[in-house]
Amino acid sequence: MEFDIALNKVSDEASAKMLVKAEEDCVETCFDRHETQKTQCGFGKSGVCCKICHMGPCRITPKAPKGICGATADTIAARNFLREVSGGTSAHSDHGRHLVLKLKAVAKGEAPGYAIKDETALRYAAKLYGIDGYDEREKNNLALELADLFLNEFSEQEGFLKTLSLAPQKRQGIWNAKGVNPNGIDRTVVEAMHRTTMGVDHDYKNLLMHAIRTALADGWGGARIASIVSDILFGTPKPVKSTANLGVLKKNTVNILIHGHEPELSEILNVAVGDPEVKEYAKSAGADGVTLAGICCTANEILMRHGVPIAGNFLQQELAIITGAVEMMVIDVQCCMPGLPDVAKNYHTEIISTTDIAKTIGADHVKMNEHDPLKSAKELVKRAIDNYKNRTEEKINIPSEKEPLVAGFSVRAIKHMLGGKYRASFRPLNDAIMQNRILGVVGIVGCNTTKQKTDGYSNRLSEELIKRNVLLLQTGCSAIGSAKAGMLKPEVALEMAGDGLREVCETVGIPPILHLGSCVDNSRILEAATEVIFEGGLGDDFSMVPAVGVAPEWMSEKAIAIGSYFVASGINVVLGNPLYVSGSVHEYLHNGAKEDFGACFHCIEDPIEAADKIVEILMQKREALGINKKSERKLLDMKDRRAL
Ligand code: XCC
Ligand code: SF4
Repeated sequence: MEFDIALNKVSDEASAKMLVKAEEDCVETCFDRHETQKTQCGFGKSGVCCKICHMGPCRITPKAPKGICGATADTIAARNFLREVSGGTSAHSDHGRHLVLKLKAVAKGEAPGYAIKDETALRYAAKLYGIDGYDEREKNNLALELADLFLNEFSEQEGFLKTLSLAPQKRQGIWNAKGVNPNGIDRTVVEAMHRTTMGVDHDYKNLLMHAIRTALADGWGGARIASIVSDILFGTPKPVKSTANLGVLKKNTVNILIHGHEPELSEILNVAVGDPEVKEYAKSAGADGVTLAGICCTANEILMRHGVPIAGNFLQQELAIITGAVEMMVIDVQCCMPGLPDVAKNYHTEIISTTDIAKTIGADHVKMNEHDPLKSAKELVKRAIDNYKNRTEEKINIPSEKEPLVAGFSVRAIKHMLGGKYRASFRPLNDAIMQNRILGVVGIVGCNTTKQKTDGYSNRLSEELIKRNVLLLQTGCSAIGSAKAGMLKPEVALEMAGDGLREVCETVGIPPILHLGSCVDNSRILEAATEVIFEGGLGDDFSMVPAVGVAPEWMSEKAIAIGSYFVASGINVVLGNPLYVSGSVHEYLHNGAKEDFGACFHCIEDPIEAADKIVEILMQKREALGINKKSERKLLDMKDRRAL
């Protein structure tokens, strides 16, 4: 493949170089398989293929408007949509559950190698959930009660999720009125599977209400709990410097990549890599040490807490191996392609799976020793070091591209930066929005997909929005896209930002694009929006705040769950590629939901059109709040000031 042609598929040069190299090395990647899968099923795309029972598969056409059982297109599309939301919710929530179980084990002294790193986060969470003695009890005793409370969030059969109470009152009232409060997370997902099995729930609207309920069990349940517990166990992120893109891999070090989503293992691997004995071992193998770098959201987790560099986002997982310089890729759960071992066998790279619920054919499965995880981690690192000698010199080509970045903006960190350590508050942000220096806040989240040029839409939209004075909160692979484009370097983003946004950012010392973390950390975006509401002046519900969510290049069911809980929370969501729905289901999600929840989905496949739409939504919200007039005056003042 020519370099120029590769650059039509990916935005960064490092990835384009690796696409060229893939062809030279005769290695097949997802970009090739995208071509072989090109004629995608039209029934699947409109959500009207059903194989829920074995009288089918049934596909809806004008000539065959009903399945064998009599199911209509609306029933089938709604059932499929609910199952997608359930998949996404399960992924975030199971991740959350694993962390809660770890917290419980730590509290009971049964998890060597782990500890409560952030007692402030623990006490703050206990306070939020109304646990008595949150400020004075012994920390392990408190953590045990919190862990049990969280476990009950999964198993609650009759009551509703306690985490919902972290939302503003008015929104809770809307959920109550619509009857969409979820019971326990597990119960909600089991019910989703029940409802969608043959011959149960056939009313598309009733199914969609359960999709909303299930998504709320994600954003105001499993995902939120995952972020809270990660902070308690591993520390609440603070701004940290690092670098991103394939150039973080080094020619003369042993390179280990961690890929997936759950931070437990990568935290321990990070400790193992720093161990003097391991460093010595690497030296004796002729290497200048060990480089640990991340892919996807595991990368975001250890970037935020330890500044570990990012090798790439979702569509770079194979490309990283194609550098020929990766000794080992350790995968945990989610977004790890089953095709990785096929790429790896062309090089010396070992793929190691580590979680019993996630095995891959061709990967070596290593079970971590629960009683001594650091020992297991050190053994893994040493195994990678042993593999260093197996490199094939001629096959190594590490692109030089890497960009500096600043990440790690937890809500606590943002609050401190905005208000100062002793009067931490969102006030300066609210004021800046009210004065129209900042037009509004937009969360940009989600993946890459071979359907779109990697990072192309996401980066173009980010650039356009900061230019138009919109403050961006980013997570997941889209945040990594910005990092690779240099836009998480404060100076670069400030240069691109509009006057108002730049002035505010310079004054309070935050960059125009804030990296908030991984996929589960989308709950941090809701947390930030909640802070804005509590601070006052911008309405008492999410639907009033000038805020929008965007998933520009999404591909995962998780993104559908995220989009749905944003909409259910009253925040409009722009998607860069379409949901697989049609008919009444499409109509409800892209319009009808507005009436019930004050927001809906908008699918816009062009980034500039998306920016226009987002600004239009932000302006409508500002108009309704009555903050537009005042702001024009302020902007003039600013210009006058500058002219002086
Ligand atoms: Fe996966 Fe989280 Fe999507 Fe990236 S962004 S491709 S889900 S790693 Ni969440
Ligand atoms: Fe066909 Fe109905 Fe069975 Fe679906 S549930 S496969 S529509 S018969």
